[in-house]
Amino acid sequence: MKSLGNSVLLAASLLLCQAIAVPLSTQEISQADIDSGKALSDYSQAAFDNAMTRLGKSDSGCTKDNVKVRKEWRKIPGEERTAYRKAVECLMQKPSVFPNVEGAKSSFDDFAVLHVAFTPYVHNSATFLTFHRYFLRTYEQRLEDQCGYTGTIPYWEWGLDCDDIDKSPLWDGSETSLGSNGEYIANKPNPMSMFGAKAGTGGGCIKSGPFSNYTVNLGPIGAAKPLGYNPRCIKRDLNSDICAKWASLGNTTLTIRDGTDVEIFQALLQGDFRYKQASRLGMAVHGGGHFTIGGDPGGDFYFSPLEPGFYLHHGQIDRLYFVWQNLDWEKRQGIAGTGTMMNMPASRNVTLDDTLDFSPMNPKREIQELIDTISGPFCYVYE
Ligand SMILES: *[C@@H]1O[C@H](CO)[C@@H](O)[C@H](O)[C@H]1NC(C)=O
Ligand SMILES: *[C@@H]1O[C@H](CO)[C@@H](O)[C@H](O)[C@H]1NC(C)=O
Ligand SMILES: *[C@@H]1O[C@H](CO)[C@@H](O)[C@H](O)[C@H]1NC(C)=O
Ligand SMILES: [Cu+2]
Repeated sequence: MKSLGNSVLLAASLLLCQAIAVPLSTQEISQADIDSGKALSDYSQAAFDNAMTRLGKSDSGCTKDNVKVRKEWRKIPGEERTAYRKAVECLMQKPSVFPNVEGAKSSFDDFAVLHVAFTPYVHNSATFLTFHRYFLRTYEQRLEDQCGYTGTIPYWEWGLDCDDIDKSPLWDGSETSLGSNGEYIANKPNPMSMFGAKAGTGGGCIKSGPFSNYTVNLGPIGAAKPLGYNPRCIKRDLNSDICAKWASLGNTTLTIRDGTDVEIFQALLQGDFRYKQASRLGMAVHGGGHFTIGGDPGGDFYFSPLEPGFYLHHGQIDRLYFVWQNLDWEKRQGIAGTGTMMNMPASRNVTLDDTLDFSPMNPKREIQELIDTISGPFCYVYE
């Protein structure tokens, strides 16, 4: 009788376990865990585990043995951060593939040419997430192919730095950073005050460390000839206030939690004011990360890829997409929206067999090839 009782109990507890194994994406999370970043770490870990489980079952060339892992900047050892920065400096010395673009002097500059051409179609549209995913991989491939880089592109968890952005290991001006803030400029224009943001703590040329001697070749979008040769320093205007109000750990966590489908998720990421859930978010995490860096070209909607930090900021955006997708993979492989920014001018819905043509930098791809980071042209996960 006793053993029967035990097995009944065991069966009941197994059932109970199954009953409470609801996906993390639909579980309640506490305010304390939202604010501290614990919930975000839990999401991240669950997504990583789910992606690795899918990898084990995949029959593509991407396997558990060859998958690349993209990591947060401060989790990468110093010498590997330096190797990444040196690979970027190398790309800045390689030739451009756009001989007819006067201002494009290097392989690095090519990414601005590509981004400028696509800008009106790939922001607040159906292709925001997949375009930037393919864009980052194209950059990573050039670092590998042209500069022998063997690591992965890092990402930047903004929320870890909002208390004091100048102390960020990404921006502290050390050898293992991407250079410092810009020189402090008083009484500069503050376009972000329309969102209620304080002014940044820089505004001038990078003061010290990596990229402080770098010359930007093309842009800005307001120049007489944006694609002409317009040499100047990189200016930065780091802004802890913007970070804390729009790109905190809590802001980032809720973007994932409240993204019930891809249409809402991408609206929350970008603060797309056509959606009531997103319109109260102001610049949201995408704008928040961009304008935590700010400056020129970092704060330029078209030319921001000329700021070396762009790729870590968008690495974080792509990581959030990866996390969100892998928390409920079966339901999160779709796209939503049209082919123009804010649907202006009005255009048709984009479909998975529409293409993004990156030639001559990378082959044209159907959007459905760009949905999963562990198949098609991709083989990476985020840790
Ligand atoms: C920038 O150039 C100056 C003058 O040539 C030099 O002293 C300095 O070390 C350079 N800084 C970096 C980070 O390369
Ligand atoms: C972002 O997070 C901060 C800190 O948790 C919070 O005060 C702020 O209201 C959030 N911003 C938005 C737009 O929800
Ligand atoms: C376009 O997509 C939206 C949802 O994102 C849908 O409501 C609408 O019916 C679609 N339009 C067409 C013409 O298929
Ligand atoms: Cu962009």
